Amino acid sequence: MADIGHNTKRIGAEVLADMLAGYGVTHVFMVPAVLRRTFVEMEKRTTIARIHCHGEKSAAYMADGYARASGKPGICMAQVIGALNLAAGLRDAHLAHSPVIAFTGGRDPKTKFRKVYQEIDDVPAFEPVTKMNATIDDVARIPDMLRQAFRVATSGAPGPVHLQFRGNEGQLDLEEGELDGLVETQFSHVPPFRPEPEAAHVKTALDLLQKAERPIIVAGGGARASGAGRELVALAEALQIPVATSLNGKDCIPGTHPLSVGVVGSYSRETANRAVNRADLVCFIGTETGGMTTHFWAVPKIGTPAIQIDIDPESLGRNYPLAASVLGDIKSVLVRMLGQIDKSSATKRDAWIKEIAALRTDWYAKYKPMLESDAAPIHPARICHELSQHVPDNGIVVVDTGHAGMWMGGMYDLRKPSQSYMRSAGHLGWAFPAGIGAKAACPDRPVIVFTGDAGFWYHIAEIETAVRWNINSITLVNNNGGGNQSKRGFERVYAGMENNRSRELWTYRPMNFARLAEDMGALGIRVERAKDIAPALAEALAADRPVVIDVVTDIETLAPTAVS
Ligand SMILES: Cc1ncc(C[n+]2csc(CCOP(=O)(O)OP(=O)(O)O)c2C)c(N)n1
Ligand SMILES: [Mg+2]
Repeated sequence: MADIGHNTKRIGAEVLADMLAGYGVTHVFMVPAVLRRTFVEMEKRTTIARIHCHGEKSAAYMADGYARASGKPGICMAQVIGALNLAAGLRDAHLAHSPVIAFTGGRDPKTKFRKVYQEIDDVPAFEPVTKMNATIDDVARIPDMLRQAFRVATSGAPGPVHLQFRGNEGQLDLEEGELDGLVETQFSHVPPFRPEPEAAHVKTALDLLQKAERPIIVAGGGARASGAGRELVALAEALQIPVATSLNGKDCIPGTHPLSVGVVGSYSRETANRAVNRADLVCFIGTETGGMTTHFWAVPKIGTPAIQIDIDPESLGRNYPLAASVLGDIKSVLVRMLGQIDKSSATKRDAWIKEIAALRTDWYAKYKPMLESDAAPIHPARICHELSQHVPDNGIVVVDTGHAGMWMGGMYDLRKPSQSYMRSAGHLGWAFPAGIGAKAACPDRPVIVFTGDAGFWYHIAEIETAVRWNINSITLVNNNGGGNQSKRGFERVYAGMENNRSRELWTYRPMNFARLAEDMGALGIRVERAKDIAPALAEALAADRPVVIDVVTDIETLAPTAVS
């Protein structure tokens, strides 16, 4: 019989702990002190790990990595003074449609506006980075608001939720009430629903795809969230349609698949941009068609015939006029399409598929010298190439933004559908803590983070957290001693007038991150020769400890920029 709480008084902390466990939460990420009593109840009543870390932003990134790796909402928390640090960390989750639920302490009606220590009104800061931003002022509302938080975070296009609990440390959890502990397990993961599309819309879209001679699919994070990779590849194979992805959808199709052209847009692979710009019909599947994926709407050009499939009606047609649109869960739509395809239509695309194959061959030939470079300091493309070969079949790769996104987005290939890829939606420093969250969520899968040194510096203290909690992610640092993606931009504004001070805007002191990691209790491996990358990865994968692989790379080497 469901627990509806009648006639038994319990404190908020007990119900909150029980409900989180009921939703399948295994870890929460936080900086104390918030919901203190709830932590006691978690220890007494559940097996939830209370990951106490070194900053609220990294707590949010860990929760985000947890969510993206598992599809289950990630929980992060902060007391009132840390609330905006936490809000800052939700921004990447918001951009990436990741279901993160943030709890903060909040104001007490008895004392607000009296200059209470550390207090401001935090709620507005959560507004632009959440799907739902709410306060809980009465203990009786904890259960229904928590259910609403899980419902909102996971439904439709997923995204972050903020709940502020009354009291600077959320002391509302100490109060008593007749509290139901109902859990709707349907909302413990993405997607909770698979809305079916309208049959006529499926038919129109499929007819257009089958008529096209040079169609291409651009798949994004929505396809990933729907778990639609297998259906996507099946449709592509049956109709012989090449597939490009956004960075967020990169793991929808292995890069080694003959129909894969790679990541399209700004942080992209040349092959993908060329292929998309030669297409006579673009089929957007679960992508927002944002600036990054379309290289600011130059790939494809606006006006290229397009169709779009999405779970969010407001996304359909936002940036490209559509010849057809289908609203629904991506996997459900693709299953419907697969049920009525005309395979014979594939032959009219023979020439197009030959062209795609040539583009793929040309790319590998052009970049072979970089991918296989023996240079010292090491060429970052060689790191990507080694990862393409040596990430285990069940590996999760977590990638930072900037150059990390460019190198890995463009040059790394997944080999298997069972491999995962997650990337920062724009924040430098996201990947290292997100990797810790991913490993917490998926302890049986190897997690390999790729970050630059500037990205790694942000949350380097979390090495200690990973060691303390035995969360054994592997972090490979592309260590060139600077934020060298910024090099081009500063050269542009110095316009040939560089002097001996211009590099102080983007370079650092040399650092041995392997030694630093060792001092913090992790395994540190320093790599200075390209041929040592693979053995270092093998050692890291066998170590069963948090590992930092510090790869010394060339500060002058810049990633190729997008073609359009
Ligand atoms: C929060 C945030 N601040 C600033 C930036 C701008 N930014 C993008 S890449 C970059 C430097 C990256 O340096 P590093 O991680 O060392 O990689 P590298 O370019 O050296 O390969 C900066 C500052 C950003 N993306 N996010
Ligand atoms: Mg760097």
